[in-house]
Amino acid sequence: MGFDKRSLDTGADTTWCPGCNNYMLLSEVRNVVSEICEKEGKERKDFSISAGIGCHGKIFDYLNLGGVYSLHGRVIPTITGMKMGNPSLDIIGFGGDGDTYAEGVSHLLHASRTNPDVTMVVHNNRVFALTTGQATPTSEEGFVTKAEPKGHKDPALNPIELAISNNTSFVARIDPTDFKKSEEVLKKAMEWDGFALVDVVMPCIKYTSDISELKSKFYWLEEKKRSKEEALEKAREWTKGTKLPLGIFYRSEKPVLSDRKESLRELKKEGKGWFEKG
Ligand SMILES: Cc1ncc(C[n+]2csc(CCOP(=O)(O)OP(=O)(O)O)c2C)c(N)n1
Ligand SMILES: [Mg+2]
Repeated sequence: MGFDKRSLDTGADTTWCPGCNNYMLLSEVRNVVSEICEKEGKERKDFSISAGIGCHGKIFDYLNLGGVYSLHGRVIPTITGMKMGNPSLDIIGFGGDGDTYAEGVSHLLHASRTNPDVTMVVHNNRVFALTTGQATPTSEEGFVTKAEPKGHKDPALNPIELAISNNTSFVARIDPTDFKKSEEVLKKAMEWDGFALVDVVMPCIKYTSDISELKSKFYWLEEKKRSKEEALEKAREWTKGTKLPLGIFYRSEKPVLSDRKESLRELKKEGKGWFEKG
């Protein structure tokens, strides 16, 4: 008996704007989870999710998987803890660009370093959308908002460059309007052993207006192993603003957090560390 993809639908009314890119991403995640279940004989209970606070976070209400609705900026420590608590789960976190690259950016750096075996999907619409359109760290310089009518003055942060510089073990970017390619990358990220960051470029149809401009610059990277320097060079094409590569930038295998760390349960059993007598 095959996996019923419809079981991933909660049936909740959606409140995203009509035409929002989040619908496409939701559908892609459902397809990939269902493909993994089908292929590996997994079930809904083998997955667990978390999400931040923002438009992106609503995915938690529409994707019928168990998990923990997190705080704004705290998805990464939440999913790290979930994985440490139950390493057999496949864990996916959903964050916003505000969520992950502003308030939560310290967690991104540490996850890159410590390598929990989780997938972090960032709905990078380059704006704080739910709070009605302020600039985030990935907003372009000059971005005009009600809070900054003369235009945003700070240079944008390049999350792909940041993640590669910090040795994140899997770093990718997708354009969710390309279903086939996005699903391929999401699947590889979910199957990856280690911390996988997938930045999803999705212009916000209400507060940003660069959909066509971005699309003309997109191109998919050739799939191959890259050195850190080669990957960084590709990542920097965003900053130059001429070409915007999509796909997998960087993969580097390293030991995952739950294999490295002694669990408190083991220490207790062995009477070591905190549990040593005397
Ligand atoms: C700890 C905390 N800080 C700030 C907020 C306010 N807040 C709620 S949603 C939001 C914007 C979210 O932006 P982003 O993470 O980019 O998600 P989007 O709405 O764009 O999907 C902010 C700042 C909050 N709820 N909690
Ligand atoms: Mg946002």
